[in-house]
Amino acid sequence: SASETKGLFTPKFEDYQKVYNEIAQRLEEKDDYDDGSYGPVLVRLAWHASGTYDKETGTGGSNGATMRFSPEGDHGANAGLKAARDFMEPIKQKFPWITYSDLWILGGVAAIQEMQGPAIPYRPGRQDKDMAACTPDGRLPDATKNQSHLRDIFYRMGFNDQEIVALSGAHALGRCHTDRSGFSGPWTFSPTVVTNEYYKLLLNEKWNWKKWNGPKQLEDKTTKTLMMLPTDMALIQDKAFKQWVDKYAKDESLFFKDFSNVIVKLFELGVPFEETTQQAPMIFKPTA
Ligand code: DDH
Repeated sequence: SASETKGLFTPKFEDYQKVYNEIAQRLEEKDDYDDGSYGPVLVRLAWHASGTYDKETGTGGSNGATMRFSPEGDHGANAGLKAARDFMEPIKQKFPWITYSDLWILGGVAAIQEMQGPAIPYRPGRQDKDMAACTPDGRLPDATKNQSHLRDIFYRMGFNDQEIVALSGAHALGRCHTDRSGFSGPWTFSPTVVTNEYYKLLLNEKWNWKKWNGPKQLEDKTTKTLMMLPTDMALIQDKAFKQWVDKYAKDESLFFKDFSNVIVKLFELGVPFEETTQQAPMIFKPTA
């Protein structure tokens, strides 16, 4: 049972809020990274931990934190996520009762909320697994591909078209790094704040192929400082996707509501919550 594996200590809401606060404090202190925040890379860690899920076999997903091990940690899609895992490590040392699997997802939740995003309800209960549970390479999306690849990847996890578009709004955050994915640059002018700017820019900017030696990506005509991946453009090339891009560009509160719902679903894929944790999800208090 949970109480046996964690010894005599059964953590409560207040204990998880303490972990949240520690993550938030570290985010605030370590502001010399990238665009001034580890927030985006923490969100990407939580997403890549979860996005390996396969609904047919029930394998992958955030329950296991198998990215700690080779081969999964060395998969091309996970390049650069060591920065996020290293950021979380001292927090794991300070609160040894929390599993890596629960901690990485709590990191994603805290990062989204601290970057002014919507409340993300959280349920603990993930157990770490050993390296035998590492997922095969190729389960995460390949940015060079089109809408049929997006559907292959996200339908495998159990998402629909609306959910694919809502999840993709996470690209309001962060940037591409040439030494990680090979792509370069941020999607928006405010890469450390959760907004619906990704959808607005997709629709309202003119996007041209970037002329460079790197992988095929697009740049905005106006400033040539922003980027889109081929998979981002697929969301406006495909009619079924584009109707949701239109909706989220017009209505940030609709995006926040749908993003919160779909990220909770992502973070809980394949997690077998115990009877005792079927309590009301936790909503952490942001520090700001
Ligand atoms: Fe993403 N993403 N992502 N992404 N992603 C990259 C960065 C970030 C794709 C490719 C890339 C989601 C979906 C997709 C974040 C969150 C999410 C990078 C750049 C690539 C490439 C990595 C680097 O060079 O450091 C593709 C393809 C898809 C897709 O096909 C849909 C989703 C669903 C999420 C999510 O969080 C729900 C975040 C955040 C970043 C910024 C990371 C950083 O370090 O900054």
